[in-house]
Amino acid sequence: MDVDKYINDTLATVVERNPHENEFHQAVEEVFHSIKPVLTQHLEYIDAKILERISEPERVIMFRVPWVDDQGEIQINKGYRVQFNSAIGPYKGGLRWHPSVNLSILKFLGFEQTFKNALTGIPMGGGKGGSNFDPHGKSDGEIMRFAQSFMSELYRHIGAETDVPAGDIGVGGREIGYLFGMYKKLANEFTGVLTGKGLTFGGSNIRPEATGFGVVYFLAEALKARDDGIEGKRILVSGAGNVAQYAVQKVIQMGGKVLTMSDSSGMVYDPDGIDEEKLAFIMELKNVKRGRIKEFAEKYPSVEYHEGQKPWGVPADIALPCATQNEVELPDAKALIANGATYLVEGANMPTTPEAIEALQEAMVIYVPGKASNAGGVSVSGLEMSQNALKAQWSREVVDEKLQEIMRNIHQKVAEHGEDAQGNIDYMQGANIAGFLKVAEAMLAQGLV
Ligand code: NDP
Ligand code: 2IT
Repeated sequence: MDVDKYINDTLATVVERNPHENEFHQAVEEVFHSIKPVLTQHLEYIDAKILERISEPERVIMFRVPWVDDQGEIQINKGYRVQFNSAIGPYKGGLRWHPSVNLSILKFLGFEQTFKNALTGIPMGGGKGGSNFDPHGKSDGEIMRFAQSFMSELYRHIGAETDVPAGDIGVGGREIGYLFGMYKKLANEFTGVLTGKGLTFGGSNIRPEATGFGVVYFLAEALKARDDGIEGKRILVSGAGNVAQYAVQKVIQMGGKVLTMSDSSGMVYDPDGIDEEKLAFIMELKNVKRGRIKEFAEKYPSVEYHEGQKPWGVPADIALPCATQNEVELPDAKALIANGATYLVEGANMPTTPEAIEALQEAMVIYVPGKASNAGGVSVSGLEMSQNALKAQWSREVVDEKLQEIMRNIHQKVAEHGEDAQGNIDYMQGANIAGFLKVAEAMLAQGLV
């Protein structure tokens, strides 16, 4: 059996069957290339057409989302839910509201989510959904009306034992609250159908923090594997949303120095390092006032604002991309390498392009894919589902301890599958193999469904 040829032929079929879906092709290509050693040892996966099946979503739902804006004008958006894989548990994954959302982006995210969720050790399948709705500049009333319209269709396709959405770009605590209220009204059921809920109605402690904290816990494990630590490290963060904010908070707590944050308009560089007080300003700015990162530089004279720029040109030890897909491109990777960076740990999903990953790995920069390092968010979502099922609520300390343990376990599992004879860890290969094996075994055991 020529496994290389089989992988390439299968990839060509995926591209042909899903034309113009570049992000989806990119995600599938990475996983298929990584798992070559597994296929060589498990020809039964090839016989059972696991690759062909795993790259086809089980179900895709697309719907119209009509709503009325504050001027009384009718608006129409597209709504989606991609129920990608339920081999190891109910579909689980976030909702993204951003003007760039299309089927390619949601299929890449749902595909990635399948393997990420497998790594968490919690029984959750993979899914993702969202809309091309742009929340920027919308009033609370508009957000609520849009959320209600979105849920008036989505509710019939989801459920606590079927498919459990959560937040992602443009969907945070406020949006989950409105979505949950509408679900509860339509279904006449108070269940754990969404995660990221408010603490007063079934949410979990530490869920808002979980993705960002988890990224930094993973980084700490990766550093520890090479007898190093976060203390004193200069760190670049991109984004200023949920993941970025709590990654910054945890880096500060662990003694690192955060030099940058960003939003889609530009980047802020603080040579003194962003401390707790400055972070509190940014959280208020982004979560309450819903302003632009530029206003941070206007408030603090030592901070520089660079319109239209990303953080990757600033000299630092570690990069934590926490904004969006393909935000670290080849020239960015080259800049990081030239400035001596040693780690790139993904907070966002697929923020690094394949060319950039290749350059980083060639330069011996430790590269950690999001499906391993950002799995803390969905892990605490899994813990929220457990708490809802038990009708219980655990303390911050209990959930944080469980999150740390989960991130340690993920690191260990990924290292086991990604370590070479010299003791170097290829985190991309390790994550893809460990995630794939669990899903593939479950699919094989359940027959052709
Ligand atoms: P938020 O909406 O809270 O924040 C997103 C941030 O990224 C904002 O600062 C936003 O800037 C910026 N951003 C978004 N799109 C772009 C773009 N096209 N170009 C430049 N900047 C952009 O989202 P999250 O923090 O929740 O998500 C960030 C990333 O982390 C995403 O890749 C998401 O999939 C991933 N992730 C999220 C998890 C979660 O639990 N929330 C879990 C695991 C991964 P602006 O405000 O200007 O749009
Ligand atoms: O990409 C992700 O893992 C998320 N957006 C979180 C998903 C979830 O169900 O908590």
